[in-house]
Amino acid sequence: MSSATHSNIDSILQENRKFEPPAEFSRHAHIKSLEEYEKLYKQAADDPEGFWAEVAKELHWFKPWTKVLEWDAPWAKWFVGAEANLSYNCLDRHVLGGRRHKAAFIWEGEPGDVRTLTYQQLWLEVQKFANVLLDLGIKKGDRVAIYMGMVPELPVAMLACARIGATHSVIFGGFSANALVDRITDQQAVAVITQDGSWRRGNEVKLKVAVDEALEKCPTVKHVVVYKRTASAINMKEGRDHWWHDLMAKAKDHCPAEPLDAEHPLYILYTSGTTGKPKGIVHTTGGYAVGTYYTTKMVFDLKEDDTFWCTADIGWVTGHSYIVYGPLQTGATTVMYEGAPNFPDLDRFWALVAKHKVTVFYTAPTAIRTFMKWGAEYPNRHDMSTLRLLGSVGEPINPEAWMWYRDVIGKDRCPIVDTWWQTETGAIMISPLPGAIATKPGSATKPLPGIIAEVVTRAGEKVPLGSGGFLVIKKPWPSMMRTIYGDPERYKHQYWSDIPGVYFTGDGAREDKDGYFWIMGRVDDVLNVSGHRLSTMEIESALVAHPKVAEAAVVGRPDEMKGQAVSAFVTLESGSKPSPELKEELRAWVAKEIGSMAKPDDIRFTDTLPKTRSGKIMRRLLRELATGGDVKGDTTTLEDFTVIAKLKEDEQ
Ligand code: 6R9
Repeated sequence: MSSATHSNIDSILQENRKFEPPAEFSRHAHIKSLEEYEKLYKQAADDPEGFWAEVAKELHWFKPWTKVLEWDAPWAKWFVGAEANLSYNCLDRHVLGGRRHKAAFIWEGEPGDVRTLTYQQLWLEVQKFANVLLDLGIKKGDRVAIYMGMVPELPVAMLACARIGATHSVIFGGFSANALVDRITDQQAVAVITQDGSWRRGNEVKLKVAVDEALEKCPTVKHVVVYKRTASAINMKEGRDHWWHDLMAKAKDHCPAEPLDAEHPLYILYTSGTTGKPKGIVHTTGGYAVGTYYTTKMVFDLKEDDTFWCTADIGWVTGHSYIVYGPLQTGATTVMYEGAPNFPDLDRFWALVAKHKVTVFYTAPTAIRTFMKWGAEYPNRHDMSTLRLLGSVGEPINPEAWMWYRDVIGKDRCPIVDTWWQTETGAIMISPLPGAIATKPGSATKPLPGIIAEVVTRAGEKVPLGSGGFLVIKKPWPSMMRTIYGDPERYKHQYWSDIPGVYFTGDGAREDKDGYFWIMGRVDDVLNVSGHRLSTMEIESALVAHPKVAEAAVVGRPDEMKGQAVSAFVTLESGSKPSPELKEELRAWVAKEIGSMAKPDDIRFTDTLPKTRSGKIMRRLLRELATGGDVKGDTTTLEDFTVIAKLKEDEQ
């Protein structure tokens, strides 16, 4: 168990408060009572294929399936033989079905510019951009990397790829040029869609500059399409780079959605695992459509006149599933915001909620803790009475933050859905259904219908209620990842082998006597820093790539604001001397290698790292040191007992 979440766990273990769904909320909700949820849950558990088939029928299929699931563990095929298109389900279905002039996106730029795209307008843009891709020679099955900020052209690019069957791979705009190289190379992308720059806290994030640097090492990329956002001076490479607006001006309006096999790869999204190499998580067309559609509708209880705002960046899975594919499939109006929560002032989010009359708001615990620190006066400046439901995602939420969210943002009126899921699961797995399930601060409550979750030992045996263990999913579900791009063995080994026969999430959890799940955080070497998923190994690889670094070990330590902070222990090459300047140099180096979210919060120089006799770094000891505690537990395998004493001295 990672010690990083111990402070959360301690408070969670003493949590007894319970909040029933407000009667008025339940009356109008899709699922209205605990009994209704339990009935549905049982029905789905008894006949999962029948259950998911019923959900799937609410979507459009060019060709029906012959079989709902083909399961040759751990290889799943959902909706076998069926053909569908996500872009069709997000757009054509609504344009043809009465939502033609409904707002799909209400977008606000950081400087305050606002654009609304109706379903019809978005549909036209997507068709045109699909033609742009086809005109560039991009074909079904090609991989297209998208490196953009939060502008409407980002979902347009994703949906255009989906429309022609190109597999998109969105790379978060905070990643560095080096991180881009790794991701583009791994998937052998043929094109990159980007923009000159993006606005963040009044500054420009220079995206095209990073693309230029990256592409010197990416020979597979033949085309770059550049959307003009900031109008700053950039280089355009003749023959390779094209302006978005030039190509769109020439593109034809009409591009029918390509019928795609249900298992056609929709996207690859890179996420951090337990090794230094990021994993390309592959999601496919049919199952992902069904999972994101169902969860958006049920968890956020979306109705025709809701305005939904998920504050995530589309560069992460939350944005893929709950800004783009889920809300658009349900025909919702979604708010999209370009910039920072503290620009120009600390009330920007609440100004947006009030201005666009947001009804359902979905954000991360790290943001909530930051808002708490800034103080209630900022939300209190605005009339946020349209809000009716609040959501949380990305990391365990401490009960204190949960209560603040409920009191200050939700004014004690709005239920909170604490949603547990992962890049790999594609869609929400454990969460309250807000009209049906009473909530407890800090608990993601119960698995959704169709999801069989359990807390088990390493050997796969269910632990007694109330005890901690490993969170696993026992049956396949439609939006599950299908593989790791280019590395099926790693998929099998990493997720389906540790605990026999089940999907291992990498999270620790506890189930209480009411069947509520309490997620306790990662049990592997994955860090969760401000909701960003980072790998200790990836940061270590970045550090040792520095010429002055001989060896590095990275661990997480609890941090009140960020959930976890990054602590690095570094040994230097002989001839290099520790200094505050070198610390700064190494922090900047990691930002350049990965992105600034991965910068170590503290760096300690040491002569040696504690290792087992087999040469493994003893991270548990380092975690305890990083946390400031005494080193407890078993140290008998330590190669050199004096190392710990030395590390402690170094600290003083
Ligand atoms: C959606 C997303 C996945 C990891 C996951 C877990 C943590 C996410 C959580 C949560 C407690 C929640 N996590 N939601 N922990 N409660 N409601 O965040 O995907 O970036 O892949 O991260 O995030 O540790 O394993 P991803």
